Amino acid sequence: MPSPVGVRFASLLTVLALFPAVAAAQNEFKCLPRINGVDCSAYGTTLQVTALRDDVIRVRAAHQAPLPEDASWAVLSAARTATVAVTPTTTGFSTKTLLLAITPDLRLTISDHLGNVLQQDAEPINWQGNRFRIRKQKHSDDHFFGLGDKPGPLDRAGEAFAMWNTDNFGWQESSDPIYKSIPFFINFRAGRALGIFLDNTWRTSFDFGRELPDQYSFGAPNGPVDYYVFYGPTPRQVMQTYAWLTGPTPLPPLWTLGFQQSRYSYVPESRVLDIAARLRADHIPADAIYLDIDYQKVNRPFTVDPDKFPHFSQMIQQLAANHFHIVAITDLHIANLPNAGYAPYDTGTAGDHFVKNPDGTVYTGVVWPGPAVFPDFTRKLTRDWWGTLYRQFTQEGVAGFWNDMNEPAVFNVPTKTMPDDIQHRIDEPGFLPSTASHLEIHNVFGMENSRATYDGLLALQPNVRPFVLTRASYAGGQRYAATWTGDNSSTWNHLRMTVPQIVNLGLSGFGMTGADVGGFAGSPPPDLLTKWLEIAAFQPIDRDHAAKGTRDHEPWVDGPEQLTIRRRYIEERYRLMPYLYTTAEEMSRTGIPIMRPLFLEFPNATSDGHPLDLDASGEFLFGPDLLIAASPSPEEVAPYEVHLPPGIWYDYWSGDRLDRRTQTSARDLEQRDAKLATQPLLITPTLADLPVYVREGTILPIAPLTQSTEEIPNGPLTLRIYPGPDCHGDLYQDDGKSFAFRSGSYLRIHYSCEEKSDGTLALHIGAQQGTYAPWWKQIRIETYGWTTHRGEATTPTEKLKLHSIGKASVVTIPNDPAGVDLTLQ
Ligand code: MIG
Repeated sequence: MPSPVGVRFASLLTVLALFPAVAAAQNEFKCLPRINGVDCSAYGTTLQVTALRDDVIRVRAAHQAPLPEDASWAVLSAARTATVAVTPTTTGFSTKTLLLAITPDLRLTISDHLGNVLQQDAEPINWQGNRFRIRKQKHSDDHFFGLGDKPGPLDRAGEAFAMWNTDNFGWQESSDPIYKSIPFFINFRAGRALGIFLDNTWRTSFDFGRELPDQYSFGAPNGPVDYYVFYGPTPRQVMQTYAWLTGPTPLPPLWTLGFQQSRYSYVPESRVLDIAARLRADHIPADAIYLDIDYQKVNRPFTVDPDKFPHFSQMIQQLAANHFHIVAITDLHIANLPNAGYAPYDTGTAGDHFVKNPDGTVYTGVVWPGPAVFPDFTRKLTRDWWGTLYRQFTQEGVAGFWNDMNEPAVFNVPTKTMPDDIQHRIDEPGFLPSTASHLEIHNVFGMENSRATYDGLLALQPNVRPFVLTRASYAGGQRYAATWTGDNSSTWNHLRMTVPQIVNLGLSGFGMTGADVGGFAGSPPPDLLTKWLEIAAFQPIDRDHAAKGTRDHEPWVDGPEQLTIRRRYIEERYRLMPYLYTTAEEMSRTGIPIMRPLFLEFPNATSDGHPLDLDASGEFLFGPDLLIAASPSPEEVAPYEVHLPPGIWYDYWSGDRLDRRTQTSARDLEQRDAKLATQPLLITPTLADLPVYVREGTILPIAPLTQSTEEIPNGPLTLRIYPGPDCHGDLYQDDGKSFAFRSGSYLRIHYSCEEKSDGTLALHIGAQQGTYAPWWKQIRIETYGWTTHRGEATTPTEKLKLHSIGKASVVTIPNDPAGVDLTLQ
């Protein structure tokens, strides 16, 4: 009896026989089975298609050559070596989830078992020497998301992009490339999502129907054809699989979710202390202050200018006592300073750690310190050395580090970076030792810089979660660093762009992301800064930053009226910290970003399957339950439509239940529901208002206001309950800084609620899991959109009075680690 492998081999030979013309010697189509896929060749192309999982296909190919080394900066080796047995078919193979068919000219078709074609090559791989291009069929209802920090609309359809990390000061909607290269995108069509990740570090390019309306394509001038195709069908599943491939964003230190105040640059040290004092005096909650390059001596990384900062470590201690964390910039360009007692240069030279020219001399380029040398971050030894440079700063209590300029940026040259022929040494577990040109390494250089920083900090302080902020990165860089969108501008279009840009970065694996609040280049008018501080309170990183020479940007600069509005939003972020941190923890396990497009949670929100976000620019989800509906034209107070996903929504600020069903006179109830699911609200918020909605079925954990995340909240934990189907909520807490959560020192609670047919509301507070003790002794329960009849809350042991306060029914109960079941009636 033939083995399954033998059957497959025979079936492919049968296919071959059907195409006799193809069988001419050189172009012969041959396929050899593998347990987990197939190895084929035709027309000089070698093709290997394997299944890593039932829903994850990997495609590797080479022309007139064997497949290149199987190594990756992005994909975790556990994922890359994962394998699942496949079942042969007449044209290829199938897994439990997918069907793969190969034509004799090596075009691939991937379908699901319902017969939906998910991806189909429009042409065989096109080769021109080392250059390749892969073309897939594109449908008019295909939408594309991800691809990192590329500016422009959320949906990439109709656009084309190149990947080449670039210090692009003053970038605009049409600028490309900018700082990051994340060659991963989601193809969304008719409610179904497919992930495609091209793991090639060269200058890859992507076209989503700009060249030809019925094709999307990707390619590179060199490097491997090595891409992964993975099926949802839900976008959530695609994100989880991308995190399985490249790693999730780790759980951030809690303080990094607080408000961060930055400027280029706060000097001297008295100014830093003044900023901190003013934040506290004005009761603007805040957790971090940044030191930009001018704290250093002549812009030399890992120095402190003693004239401007005579008491550097005392300053840090003083700030720490006031619950402020310092984030210091540490650029990668090391001043080229022989015999000057500059340790980073001396030790780096002694260890042969700097990148070289083709002739073997050390490359120098001019950046902030003047002539500089560049660590060879693709060597593990060099990364280990780089990590040691942080010893002094960590001992002094600097809490976070900022890796800027790591595209790498070089001044005074038209390319803004190193020459193409610079030699990088790859000396790395998982790679064969080799020398690679800058063309190959450029796009991973910044990621490896942030990796060196992250790993170095871990080595110095094994029980402290590092915080690294990087400007450049590559796919998988979320494992090492948070990021921001670089040098944006203090203009209204840049405020608008924060939404598609941060959402797409989140869909590209980078869940901890912010845009400079107020804009970097230029001086924001007061209303712009206010609107920006409003929206940033609901974005993953909330960091106010400004370029040199611009007007001051801090929340207080435009007088008490503006400050009152701005502070209200920052305060709300702090009240929502339990929810935000819980969302961050979910991200660290699943890869689902903090800031989400609507289609991620509601892929079937429209009748024709297009992403609801296309109707709702300015809208996004902050965590699973809050929908922020910023104006698409924030520069004016003008009416705009809010498109809410199906179901009932509540106004976050007022607690009102937006029962859109009462606003219509349609006859048939079912018809009416379907119609109203897509009927937009028309709203006209003023300067002080940013609309926020809560989805029905939410239980939202809220803390008493604090002035920093280090301050222990004083008062009960509040659970805001918004009844509806599948009503639930979660809470995660830990010490916010260490890895003790890995050994059980965390707190996890699950909540659920159900509206009974007799009008009572059953609330279940789950037992506390984990050993971390909560800060609250009481739980305040607030229900919205539900009417009490008896004004009573009963537990198995007690009967309590339910108070009506505003629109809520409220009761406060003691915290019980074992959990409790309540009936509200
Ligand atoms: O050439 O360190 O994007 O945030 O303030 C400018 C100074 C260098 C660029 C960063 C910006 C930072 C600035 N840096």
